Amino acid sequence: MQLSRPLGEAALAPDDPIDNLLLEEFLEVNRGLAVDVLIVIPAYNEADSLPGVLDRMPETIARMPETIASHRVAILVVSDGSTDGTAKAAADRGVLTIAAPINRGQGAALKLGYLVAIRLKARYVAVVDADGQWDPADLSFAIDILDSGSATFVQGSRVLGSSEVGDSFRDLGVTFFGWLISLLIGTKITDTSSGIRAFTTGAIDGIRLDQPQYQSSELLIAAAMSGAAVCEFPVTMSKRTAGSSKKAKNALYGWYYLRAVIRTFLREFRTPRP
Ligand SMILES: Nc1nc2c(ncn2[C@@H]2O[C@H](COP(=O)(O)OP(=O)(O)OP(=O)(O)O)[C@@H](O)[C@H]2O)c(=O)[nH]1
Ligand SMILES: [Mg+2]
Repeated sequence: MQLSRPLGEAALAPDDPIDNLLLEEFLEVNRGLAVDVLIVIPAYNEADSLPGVLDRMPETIARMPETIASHRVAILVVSDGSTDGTAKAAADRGVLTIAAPINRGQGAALKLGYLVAIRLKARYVAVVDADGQWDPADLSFAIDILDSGSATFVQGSRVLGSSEVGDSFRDLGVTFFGWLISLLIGTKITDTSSGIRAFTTGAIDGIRLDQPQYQSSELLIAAAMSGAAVCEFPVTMSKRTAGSSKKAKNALYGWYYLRAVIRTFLREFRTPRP
């Protein structure tokens, strides 16, 4: 499936009925919600790991809307087609939830989360996976960097931090894609596919997102080539303790990832810029 519309106002064109319906319904139910930092968690059949992720949110952002360093923070879980009670697990914890009726992929779920952030006029968007492999407490650090003004797109890096997974094939892939994408965007990146990052809403407003599933390189390349100031911060990657990966196994994962990198770079390279 290809999602072909850019973010921003144009994204509200009526050619994606599911996004439009879910977005308008969400805004209607949450009318008046004021948010500075929207933490978006894509979750597909993660009922067993999501509660642990929500528990590990920094104390000040555990309940919505609270404040972190004087920002109003809200947590939004985007589930689509989950059959294991993921959306209920989120709603039971009192966080904002969108449950799409059919499964559309991590990229599609995140894109909807970004659209919500843009419509809510949030200042920052933060993303953390629901798989329990990334510590949401690290998001405070990412927001600090954005607050400092030294970057507009902050990517978590297991290379600068550490990984407890110990998969040498994956490690090789992380190194290769770090090298390739650094070359393409002209900024040194050591880990392009971690499950934790934060950016200003402005850094992504107007970019185009087509990738329904293998989304992280597209977001990074498109944001960087549209002018985002990218930097990394060290994070720890843990082993999955519940649920299972929704991605292809190693070699196929690598191929899909490479395809997304090439397509995105060529598309962005050909995009006329003011
Ligand atoms: N809403 C939604 N979330 C998804 C979908 N596919 C994956 N996710 C979520 O995206 C996050 C990352 O997915 P994983 O399957 O762990 O993939 P990964 O971390 O990139 O790869 P692994 O290293 O194999 O785990 C998790 O929180 C998933 O629940 C999807 O189709 N819809
Ligand atoms: Mg994972």
